[in-house]
Amino acid sequence: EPIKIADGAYLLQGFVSRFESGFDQRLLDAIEAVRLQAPFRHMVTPGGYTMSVAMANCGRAGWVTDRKGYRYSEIDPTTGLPWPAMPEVFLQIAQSAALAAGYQDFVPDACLINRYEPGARMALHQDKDEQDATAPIVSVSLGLTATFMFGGLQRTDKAKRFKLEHGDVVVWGGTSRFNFHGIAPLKTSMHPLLGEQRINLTFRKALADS
Ligand code: MD5
Ligand code: FE
Repeated sequence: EPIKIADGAYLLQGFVSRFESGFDQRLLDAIEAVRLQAPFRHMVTPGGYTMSVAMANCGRAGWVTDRKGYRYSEIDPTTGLPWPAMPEVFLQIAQSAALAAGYQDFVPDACLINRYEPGARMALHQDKDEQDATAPIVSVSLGLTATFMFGGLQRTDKAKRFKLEHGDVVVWGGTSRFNFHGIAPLKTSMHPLLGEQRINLTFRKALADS
């Protein structure tokens, strides 16, 4: 039962565990394989701040930031190599969640893997670096519960807060795709599978031609 949270945006609570028993562990195994080829790193914003969230990518394109700006790159700047391929289990969960929210034929070409340790946060921002604005964005939460801040189309719109727990999936489509959003500083706690961290997988269609 998807919960509609905004125009085109749906929260699928416990979607990962309802999809298939033990699928969370299969996603974690795939994350371990990706990070061997594309290690988590703390990237620097154009303004010169080092992000508290550690990031890696898989798929054809990966989201990167440095002093020059935000962009999608087909090469991992840390290794100089293409990003690791998108694991099949990633594609499966992203496509079935998109379908459950009413988006057919979602073929992501990018998966950003965000790792939050206690205190890590993501300031209010919009996702505007993707070339295909018609495709939804699918986000899979694993590990510690986070407080998600969901604002409006203007930075000054008051943000609603809700919890994202292990196995929750959110599908962002329609106009909600461009709402301001962020993650409040992660509270210290312990998750049985992930320990003291939260990992978020964000699936996108970043490139126009793929
Ligand atoms: C996270 N990541 O929990 C979130 C999940 C990011 C990011 O925000 O940019 O890496 S994705 C949440 C999201 C995506 C697209 C639109 C909206 C939220 N929204 O309209 O609220 O690490
Ligand atoms: Fe975002």
